[in-house]
Amino acid sequence: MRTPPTRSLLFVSFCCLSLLILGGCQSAEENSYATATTSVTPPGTQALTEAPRPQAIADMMKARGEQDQALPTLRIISPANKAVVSGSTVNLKLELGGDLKGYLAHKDPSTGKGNHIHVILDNQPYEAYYELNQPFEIRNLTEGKHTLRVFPSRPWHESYKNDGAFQVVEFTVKGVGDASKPTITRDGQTMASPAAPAASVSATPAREGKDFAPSNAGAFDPVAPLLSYSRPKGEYKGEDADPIMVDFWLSNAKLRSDGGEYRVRYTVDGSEARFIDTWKPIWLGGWINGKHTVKVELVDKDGKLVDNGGYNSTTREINVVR
Ligand SMILES: [Cu+2]
Repeated sequence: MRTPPTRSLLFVSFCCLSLLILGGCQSAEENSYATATTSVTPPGTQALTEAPRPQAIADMMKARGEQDQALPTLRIISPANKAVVSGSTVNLKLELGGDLKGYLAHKDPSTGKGNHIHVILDNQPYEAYYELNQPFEIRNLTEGKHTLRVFPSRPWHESYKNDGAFQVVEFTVKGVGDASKPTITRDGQTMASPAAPAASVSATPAREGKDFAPSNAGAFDPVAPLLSYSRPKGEYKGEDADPIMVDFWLSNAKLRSDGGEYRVRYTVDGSEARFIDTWKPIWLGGWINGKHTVKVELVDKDGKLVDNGGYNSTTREINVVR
């Protein structure tokens, strides 16, 4: 059978078109590959470098007298270790002691700053607790096991690292159910609100505290090596964003340069990991605007993660806004 000439022409045209398309695709792939290899260092790439303690903080330290040589200790009065509590709110009560050298937790109303305690529920970001003469309400607790970690901090969020500064308790919450919700009558009127009685809300100032996100304790061993992530956290603006402090609390472990074998590994935005071998804060400069992830981990001498209920590898998102 003979193919009519017009059909042959169409067929040849189709082949040419196919080759063109294929060729086009091929070169597009090569282009994208080339783009990928040449864009390893696009403009605005972050190159973080360790920076000295900022002068503004050095000045604050001078103005504080001996406070930075203080050896503050904390005791968790409530909840008691291994306590079983009912309801979704727990009152945290602390006793501050030790060689304080003028250290006291208090927020200066004019600056909104001051010494404070870092309070960590499970492995959530810490919350600041300023006025220890009244309890800190840990609100919105879910049923089950929880851990609370506390340690004293300076106005710029650098923790005190002396013996006795860090405390941890485990407790269990039961009977959350409806106890956290107001009792509603059949016609929809609120009869009582156990969490915040309407009559006392206006009479008493709001307690320090926090509605925490739902979480539970990890399978945690309080006498095993433990890294408690503290900083960075939240949003950093202006000069607070450069440099930014990385700070943590270390229990039951010594780092390599402190006579031990452990290392703290940190990773920013999933880039190459770096190590901290002395237990002290570091300041990192060179952040670009936007959201960043900071991962801080406790590893052994072989670089293997030392697990402790999931607490020894923590990733937080921070936001840099200049
Ligand atoms: Cu703080």
